[in-house]
Amino acid sequence: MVLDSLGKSLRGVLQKIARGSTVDEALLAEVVRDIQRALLQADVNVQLSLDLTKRVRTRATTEKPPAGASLRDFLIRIIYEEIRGILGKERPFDLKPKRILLAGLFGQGKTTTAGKLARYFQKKGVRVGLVAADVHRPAAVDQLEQLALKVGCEFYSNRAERRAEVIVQEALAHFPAHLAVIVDTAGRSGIDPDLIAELKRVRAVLQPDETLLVLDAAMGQTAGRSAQAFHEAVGLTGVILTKMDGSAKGGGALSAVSASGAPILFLGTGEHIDEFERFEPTRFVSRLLGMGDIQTLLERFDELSDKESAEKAAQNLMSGRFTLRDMRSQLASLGEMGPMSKLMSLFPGIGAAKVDQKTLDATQQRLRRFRSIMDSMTGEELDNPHVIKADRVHRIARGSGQKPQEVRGLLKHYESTKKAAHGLVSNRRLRRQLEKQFGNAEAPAD
Ligand SMILES: Nc1nc2c(ncn2[C@@H]2O[C@H](COP(=O)(O)OP(=O)(O)O)[C@@H](O)[C@H]2O)c(=O)[nH]1
Ligand SMILES: [Mg+2]
Repeated sequence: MVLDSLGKSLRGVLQKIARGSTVDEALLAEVVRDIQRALLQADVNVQLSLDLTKRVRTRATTEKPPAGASLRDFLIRIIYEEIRGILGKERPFDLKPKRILLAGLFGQGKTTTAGKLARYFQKKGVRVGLVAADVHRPAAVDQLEQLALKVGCEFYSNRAERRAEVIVQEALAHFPAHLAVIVDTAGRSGIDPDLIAELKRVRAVLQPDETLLVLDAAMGQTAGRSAQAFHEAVGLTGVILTKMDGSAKGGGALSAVSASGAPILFLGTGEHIDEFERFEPTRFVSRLLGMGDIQTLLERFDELSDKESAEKAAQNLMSGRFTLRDMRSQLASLGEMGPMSKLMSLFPGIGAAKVDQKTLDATQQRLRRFRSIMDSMTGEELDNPHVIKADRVHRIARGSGQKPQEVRGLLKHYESTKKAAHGLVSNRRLRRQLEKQFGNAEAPAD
């Protein structure tokens, strides 16, 4: 994944929150410090990082979590929102025949990106014409021609022509109608008047739907200034950040370019033609923070509740009619989910903590004892646990070969499961609600 180490640090922060015994001042201070360190290591601007963590702290201490939400979930949500907030607006990108002008300095990845973008369109069934309008480097024309061959798209060049805008005009006349047209232009070593004038002449002829700046992510924060300057000179509709694979500074480039106001539309993630992806801030942050894990967990539970008995148990849980029989089928379905360690690894926060083998073994042994105790109960006792008084406890203990205190332990476990049930259910509902909101950048915070 792009920004591996930033994602890892941030997920570590969320795990700390999930694992901490309470959300208090000490935990908050630690969380704020960790986030700051993670952002700075990814080259995010110092002031931006400080402002972000200050907002996290202020919101966590002054805002009230919505009814039914835990402080933990609330804090995680605040962190999500604030990090999402520095990545700019969500901008749709239609895959229809349109005209695209690529601009940028030397070596930033323009020509490579022209090929990647062509592939991206063609894969979705939109035919593309690539135009070699880099009149300064003959090698760039060959490079683009090779890419066009690889992608299997139309290609136009005119090696005898020195004026980029004339080549573009010829290309438009040459291509069949309804192609997406992507124009690769020449770079310079810096933004100079020649470059801007050339881009403006090409633009007058092409009338592009998109003017995209191609920027190398290794520039880090300075990518923001570059985007700003190009934006002012030619007016950008978006930015493509390349070489996100090779740079630890990607976070700086992402946040700084977003701050310039030009939306980032795509990321280049390698030299290969398919190493190219859409950049969607909301989805990106969810992935970065590992929100996908939460989804996986919920899906696993959904699969489970398809099973009849588990479903009935869940219904009884919600209505407060949870019996020992329900608990027995619940424990049985837990067993079906596979080894306990696998189940644990699905829980955000617990997975990385690595529950030690001893604890796991002890838990599993206890579950086995619970099962044998329940097997010694009568149907009446399973359906109406409150009839189990002292004399029945001793009979059940003898029947199952367990100690009476273990039978009482089981009854205690049953009582607390029943109590926790309501909390669990509403918590799940809240999680879902959060998931829904996470999927929608424009959702208002409540
Ligand atoms: N690792 C990596 N290399 C890239 C990426 N995009 C482009 N490059 C490399 O960057 C170098 C310059 O690319 P090029 O397209 O010729 O840049 P241009 O001068 O702007 O047209 C080439 O060696 C490319 O293979 C990317 O996303 N990841
Ligand atoms: Mg080039």
